[in-house]
Amino acid sequence: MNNTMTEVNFDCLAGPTHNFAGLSFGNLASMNNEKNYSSPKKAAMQGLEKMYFLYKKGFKQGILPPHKRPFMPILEQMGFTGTKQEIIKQALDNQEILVKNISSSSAMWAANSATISPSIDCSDNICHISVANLHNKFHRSIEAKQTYEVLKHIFSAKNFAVHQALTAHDIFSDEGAANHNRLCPNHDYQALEIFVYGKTAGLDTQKTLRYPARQSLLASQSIALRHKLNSDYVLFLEQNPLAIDEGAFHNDVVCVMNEQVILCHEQAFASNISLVKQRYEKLYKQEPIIIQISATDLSLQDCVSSYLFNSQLLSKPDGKMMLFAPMQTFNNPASAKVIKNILADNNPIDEVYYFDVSESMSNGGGPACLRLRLLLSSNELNNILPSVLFTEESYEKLRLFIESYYPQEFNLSYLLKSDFLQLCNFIHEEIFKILGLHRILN
Ligand code: SUG
Repeated sequence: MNNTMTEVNFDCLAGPTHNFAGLSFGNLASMNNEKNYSSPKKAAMQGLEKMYFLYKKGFKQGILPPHKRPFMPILEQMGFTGTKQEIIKQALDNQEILVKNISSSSAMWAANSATISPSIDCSDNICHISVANLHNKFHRSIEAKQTYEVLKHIFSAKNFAVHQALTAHDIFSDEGAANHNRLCPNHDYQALEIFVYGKTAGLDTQKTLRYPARQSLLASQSIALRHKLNSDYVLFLEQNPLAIDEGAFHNDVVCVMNEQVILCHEQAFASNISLVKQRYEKLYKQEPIIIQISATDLSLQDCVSSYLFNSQLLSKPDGKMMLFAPMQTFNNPASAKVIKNILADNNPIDEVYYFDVSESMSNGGGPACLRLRLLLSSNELNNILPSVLFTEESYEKLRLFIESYYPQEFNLSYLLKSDFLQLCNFIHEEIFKILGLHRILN
């Protein structure tokens, strides 16, 4: 046991170029919604309202800023010259796919930005944060730099170690907290950290037939080592290749854990879940609560379209848990029935809320994708940059700002207008200022 730990969820706001570009092969929503109409304003407002809802429910919430897009260094490095507008024009004429990649607002899925081990899990008693290289998808791989700068600034105190992303190579392919879970009797315990991978190293080691496995075991092992975790408290589990091939590109599409509860699909892992149970019992002399949903009750296809497991599972002060699910879970009859049964059964989950995050969902991002989860002691919480914590004041400022300046819609041709490029810059800078991050603007 250690001192009291508080969960804080950091959500990242969508940026002004949020769009559906079909960039994520293996992510069915991204593949199916390519070219659909997108609304950056709606995306940012949905994200902000999500944070506000949870904040009002009494949960601690943090805010991360959108990344600077379009990301010009890539086009400059390619040799395009001229004004920003001229460079984009040349790139759009010759390499439209590249412009799509550098304009994505994909950093909004904060669950992929880093893997975090709270200080109670680490032998040096420091909270370790490893930025993810997101190497599997080009548009995501360019996130690591800003993510590092922002996290380094927020967690600059000596209580934290923020690590650079692992070397950007397929063998170290790392997707952050989306493939990482902690299991323990309650938040105040050193947890069994569970790392989930889809391949042992590079492409040649993946077992999927249709879609790429994104997370490598080698990356997960490196993170466990960097974070100074006790090996008795670490488990590496293989994703079921079948689940990846059905569109579960990250483990958080088929599994969510909180404290002693595992809510997962029976086809989530390649191995039997009893492995986790045995290790847990050995460590804590009690059983975890495993809520495993069968393929008969919910097929992998329904799992992926309803995103039930991409709900946030949150501990309430009364000791019970609340599920914060996307609206799609409610609209899918099979997943809605599964939820009904979970609520009726004898387990800690006694409340569910469905929320509209449709702009994110159309790119394969549910509530859990939008947040980076941290556990902090009160001392650690007092030592982070306070201006990134969600308050009534920051909500009001951001709401007014988004309503006044965010574009109602976006398509690539907007990038040809210099006033739009200026607007993107302005939005980026102002949000950094609102969040007290102006010192790291460049
Ligand atoms: O990496 N979608 C993201 C969704 C990430 C969801 N995160 C978690 N499961 N934790 C991805 O595939 C789509 C972008 C586009 O197609 O425009 C995209 O990047």
